[in-house]
Amino acid sequence: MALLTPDDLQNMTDALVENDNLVCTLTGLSLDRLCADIYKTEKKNEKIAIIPVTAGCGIIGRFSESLLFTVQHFGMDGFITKNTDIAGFYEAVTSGADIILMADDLAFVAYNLKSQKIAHNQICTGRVYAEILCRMPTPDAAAKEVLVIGLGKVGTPALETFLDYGYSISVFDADSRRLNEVVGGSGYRCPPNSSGKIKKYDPNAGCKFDKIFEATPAADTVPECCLTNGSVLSTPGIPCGLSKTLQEKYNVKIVQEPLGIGTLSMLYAVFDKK
Ligand code: NAI
Ligand code: 2YC
Ligand code: MG
Repeated sequence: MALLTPDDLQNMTDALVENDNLVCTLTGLSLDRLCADIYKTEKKNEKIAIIPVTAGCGIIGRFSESLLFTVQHFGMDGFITKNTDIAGFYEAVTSGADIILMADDLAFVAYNLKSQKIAHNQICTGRVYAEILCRMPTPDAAAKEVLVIGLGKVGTPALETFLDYGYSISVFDADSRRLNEVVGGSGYRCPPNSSGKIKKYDPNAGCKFDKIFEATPAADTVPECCLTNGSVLSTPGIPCGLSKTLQEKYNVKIVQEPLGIGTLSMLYAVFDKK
């Protein structure tokens, strides 16, 4: 999996605040109210422990601090354990933590010690970035169309979210095996009697998209031919899949932030139901 770098997290605090404002403008909901509505849960003064983990490539500079900023920015009680790994887990539990955030190179999870609910970053990230597009006002029913670029561990939960909302989805992935699997109707959760439809994106068909989702580790994955003035790109992908030039030329609004939005989605996924 593509690992974050300290550089990716350098402007994370500004990005989280700016994206919170942008999402509010696009959907009428702040990020925490959006997440509360997605999962029908609410925070209740939970104590959140962030445990640095040394496994694999080890601790990533700014990672734990970025999680703490996210927790505190949205008014929650959090702390970073002094100890790492198992000693950190012991410290978290004996300090009365209700929820634990911890990540190795393969998984970043939120775990609710009381309810035993667990959430996975890639699933929650795909869900929340897709929900942002789904909750934007749609001029008319016909406009429930979206372009999804990247059908991996983040893009697949996003695809499933769009299907849940009945979207017609044009999909692309550089991995033709994965692309054909999805277009062929497998490799994802298809909601019962889904009215959503999936088709392979054809850059020569001249289709323009008001709503675009991207989750790849590559740059320049969003082609000019799919853009219209004012398109909204919702992308957890790092680096950004749209060039600055095209963003300015088409006045594209971009929801993109390296860690906090996905983390907030994880926390609301493990909070108790309202
Ligand atoms: P993944 O490896 O499971 O999926 C990536 C998909 O993109 C693959 O199917 C791959 O074939 C496709 N792809 C790669 N290059 C492409 C290209 N040039 N054009 C089209 N498709 C291409 O990775 P995952 O876990 O889904 O993560 C995707 C991105 O999201 C990564 O950059 C990761 O760092 C980022 N991420 C960001 C988070 C956030 O909160 N902002 C949270 C989790 C992941
Ligand atoms: O600092 C630490 O505790 C490290 N063990 C954290 C490792 C995180 C590795 N995962 C990632 O960089 C990506 C992020 C985009 C979020 C999910 N996976
Ligand atoms: Mg994020």
